[in-house]
Amino acid sequence: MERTLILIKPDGIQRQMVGEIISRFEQKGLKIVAMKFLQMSSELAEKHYAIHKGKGFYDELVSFITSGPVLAMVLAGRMAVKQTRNLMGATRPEEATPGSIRGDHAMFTGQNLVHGSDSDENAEIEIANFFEPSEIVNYDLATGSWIG
Ligand code: IDP
Ligand code: MG
Repeated sequence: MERTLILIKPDGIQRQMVGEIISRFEQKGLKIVAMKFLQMSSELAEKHYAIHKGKGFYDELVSFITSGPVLAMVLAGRMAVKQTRNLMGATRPEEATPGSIRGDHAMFTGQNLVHGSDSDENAEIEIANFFEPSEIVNYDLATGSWIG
């Protein structure tokens, strides 16, 4: 079962959309295995967004993600990276399909509500930036899971 790191960014917290966003992932069938509400330090933000260092929007990105609290979570499920990215929608809200989180609720690329890992490799690196192994809970959902 794959895992991914999801962040509800400061705009999602400020707009009180935590419940709305988590609901979409839960309704799809992803399992919450870790969760933390925190204020990211510049150090953590630079580590998390290291892949974007040198890009024109990097400073703005680090500044925005540290502008207020975020909710970090690890979601698990079959093809978790792909499934969560589909639910999030395209990076640019004007390209995000209606029905997706960004397509339904975001207007600006810099304020697109959620972060989700983009590969299994990056997911494991990003998860380790936010969570100790002991903070990730291994359990089964009472509803079980479907094979297919
Ligand atoms: P993703 O969040 O969909 O994976 P990335 O390309 O990894 O998108 O970019 C990380 C974040 O950086 C985006 O979610 C967005 O908030 C911001 N970003 C990406 N491209 C731009 C841009 O051209 N201008 C401003 N912000 C950007
Ligand atoms: Mg990305």
